Amino acid sequence: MLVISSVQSRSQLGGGRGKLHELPNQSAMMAGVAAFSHTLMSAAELPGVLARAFALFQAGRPRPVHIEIPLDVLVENADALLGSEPVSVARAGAAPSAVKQMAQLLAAAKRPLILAGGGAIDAAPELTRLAETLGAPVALTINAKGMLPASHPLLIGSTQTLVATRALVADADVVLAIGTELAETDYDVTFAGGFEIPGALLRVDIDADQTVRNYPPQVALVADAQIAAEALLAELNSKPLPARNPAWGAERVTRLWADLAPSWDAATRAQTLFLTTVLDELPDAVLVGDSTQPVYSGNLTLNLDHPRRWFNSSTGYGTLGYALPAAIGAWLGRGDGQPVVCLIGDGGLQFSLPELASAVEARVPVIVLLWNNQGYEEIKKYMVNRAIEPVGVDIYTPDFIGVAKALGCAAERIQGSEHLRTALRAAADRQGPTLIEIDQGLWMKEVGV
Ligand SMILES: Cc1ncc(C[n+]2csc(CCOP(=O)(O)OP(=O)(O)O)c2C)c(N)n1
Ligand SMILES: [Mg+2]
Repeated sequence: MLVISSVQSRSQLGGGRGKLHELPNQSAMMAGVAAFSHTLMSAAELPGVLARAFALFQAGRPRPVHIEIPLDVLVENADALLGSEPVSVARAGAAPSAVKQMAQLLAAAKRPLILAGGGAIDAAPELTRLAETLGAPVALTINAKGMLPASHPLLIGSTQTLVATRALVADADVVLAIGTELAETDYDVTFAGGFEIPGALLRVDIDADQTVRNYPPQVALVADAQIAAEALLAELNSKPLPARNPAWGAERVTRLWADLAPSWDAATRAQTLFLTTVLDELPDAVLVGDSTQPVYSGNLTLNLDHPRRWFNSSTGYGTLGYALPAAIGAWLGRGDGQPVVCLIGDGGLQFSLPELASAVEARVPVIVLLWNNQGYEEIKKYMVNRAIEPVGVDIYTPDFIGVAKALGCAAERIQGSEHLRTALRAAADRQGPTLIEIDQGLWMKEVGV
């Protein structure tokens, strides 16, 4: 994302004179959440800064860039800059020595396993072939969901936090981690520690920093995931692979799912059914989630057939209210008219509720599924689990249907799963946004919890 803003005139930067919209240092503030932030001190600097931004977008770890233009530079004549072409930058290739070392370890492995993250989704076909060549089970982070189709016999899903999956990872003798931070929101969502990789760890990442964070590897390779996976495949295919125990791989994954499925609690099952009902009606939907109960459940239980269909803010920085503006952005960015669904709780929605009016204004037919449990349930659960008397979590919730309608958005409260299906179909046919409210208690009752 390229963010361009204005800022005080050059002579006033950091002046502290109380000018309109003044900040002590806007660029420093933005630099904290961007790859870099640049203050344009003359129009002539622009091609150079844009070249830096687009070099990063093409070949680096994706992150936003901020350019601020002082008010007096904003009015400079920039006609002379028209027509400058961006430089095309190739992504980092795979160093042959590291590829050889990795391929040797993978070929000799008796129980290889792959951990793939959002950084690897463009390498889906190559990684699928790599997994199949090795018979290696594949765990996906939340951002990588759909990289292997749901029915793939080697798919572990995104269950890395669970005891049975941890045992499988701990049993692997060689682990290839590709395009993943190996960070807690994917590997330890309960913050209990204990995700261990005792086998030889091989890491591939576009960002050198990320190849050594959290879990130091035996071999590290800075490379584009697709190029690296292709190079590993070519190296592995150049010699016959030694035979390995067929029980590892697909059989182990079958056993894992047999262990995991009965372990979901009733709420998780009911919320998963909610998500699968949505996907059954809207199979091509992109689901953009906030930090709400069905999203946490889906992070764990849901496997999808296509990548880039499941985004949410319950991982990483995890701020409430993200899902509605992000869903609007996803619909505009997707550009193919296919449905985008926003999954958000009654707490989260109150952080960005007026964005419904933005969707009305921009005629974005985002489908907002409001999961209403009249409070900050996620936080309440932590309090109850620690025997703390719940405080500040049973929040006031407004009449969302009334608010949505007042903002010009279609809205209805659903009475059950059949009603949800008809409401989704109607929403998908609309030109503008729809808010569909699901009462958690009602849903749980209907699906037998
Ligand atoms: C801006 C912000 N404030 C607080 C939190 C902490 N937090 C995480 S989940 C949550 C509860 C959210 O409630 P709701 O959206 O209703 O979802 P529920 O868990 O009830 O389904 C809170 C307060 C946060 N992630 N972001
Ligand atoms: Mg809630």
